[in-house]
Amino acid sequence: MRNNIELLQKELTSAADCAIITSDINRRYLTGMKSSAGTVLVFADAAYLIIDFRYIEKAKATATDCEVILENSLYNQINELVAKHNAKTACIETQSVTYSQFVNMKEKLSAELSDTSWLSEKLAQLRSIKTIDELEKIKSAQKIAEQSFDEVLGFIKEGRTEREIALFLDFEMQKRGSQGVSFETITLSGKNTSMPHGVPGNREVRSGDFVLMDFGAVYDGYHSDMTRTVAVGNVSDEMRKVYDTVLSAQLRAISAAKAGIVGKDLDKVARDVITNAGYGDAFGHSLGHSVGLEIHEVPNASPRYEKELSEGVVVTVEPGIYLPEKFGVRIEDMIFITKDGCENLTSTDKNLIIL
Ligand SMILES: [Mn+2]
Repeated sequence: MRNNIELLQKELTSAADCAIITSDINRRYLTGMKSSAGTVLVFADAAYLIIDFRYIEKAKATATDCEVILENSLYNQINELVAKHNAKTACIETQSVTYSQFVNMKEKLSAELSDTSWLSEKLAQLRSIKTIDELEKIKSAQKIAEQSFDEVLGFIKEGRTEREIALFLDFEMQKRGSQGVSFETITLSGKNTSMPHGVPGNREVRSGDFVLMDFGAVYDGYHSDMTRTVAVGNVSDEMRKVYDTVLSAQLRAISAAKAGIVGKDLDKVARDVITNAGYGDAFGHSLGHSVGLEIHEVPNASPRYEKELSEGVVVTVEPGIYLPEKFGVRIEDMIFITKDGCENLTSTDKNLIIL
């Protein structure tokens, strides 16, 4: 297993003498400990998890890359360690610390707070490169989602409501071990499919509808994300044309994906296919985002994202075309970026399914 604390320690001294991590996600990333409270303190040559009585037993068994300390008087404990390690400056997660936490820290902490976003950005960057172990967890989550998708195909029929379809998927995923759901499941039908992040309602599926399903499972903290659009009864020529356009945009982007490609360039590969087919204005969101301990991570494949996608990144490829008052289509896979290309983590078929 990779020691994530060591990865942070290697670069810490360029920013500050110590790092104070308080967000649930980054605390979990560094220590392996899932909890709703606790503070991680990292120095160049030592690391501590200060955590309260509710979690102490589990933390001692789990957080083996750092010293676990029972929390009793948090800032006195932090300041003692700061003095012990002769730390003058501390960096914090500027992107997740609330203003009131910040004011509290500023008042009570003996070290000087650095106000840069270095720590938030460094942790996001470290988290973007998945280990084999993390990849396996994402694959396990994805497998749960795919099995649930196979089941929902037998459930969708005329008269079913969007909410019923969403609940069916959620139940199937959790029955198979998903820890809750990756995000609120999106199941839309008919003209509601033109709203990329619409909320499932009481609309009943009718013949001639598209049914769009965007959903994911969670396995040991790691998320999955997939979207499929299926048809019920029959499709019009326009529906088929739009479906085929989205699919070819998606396939083109997947074959262009490899380590070193800039996020906006990958987005452009798919966007060009859609634009050339005359639907450029109908693809109003970005191509994809990274996935891991959170459902939306960096790097992104968006028109504004100027950085490269590195080997080891997991990113979604999810082009869509949305025609207001008519219908929408989105097809989404998760891919793992490799040196020469990518591994598609999604195995569900993408040929148009007509139920
Ligand atoms: Mn997604």
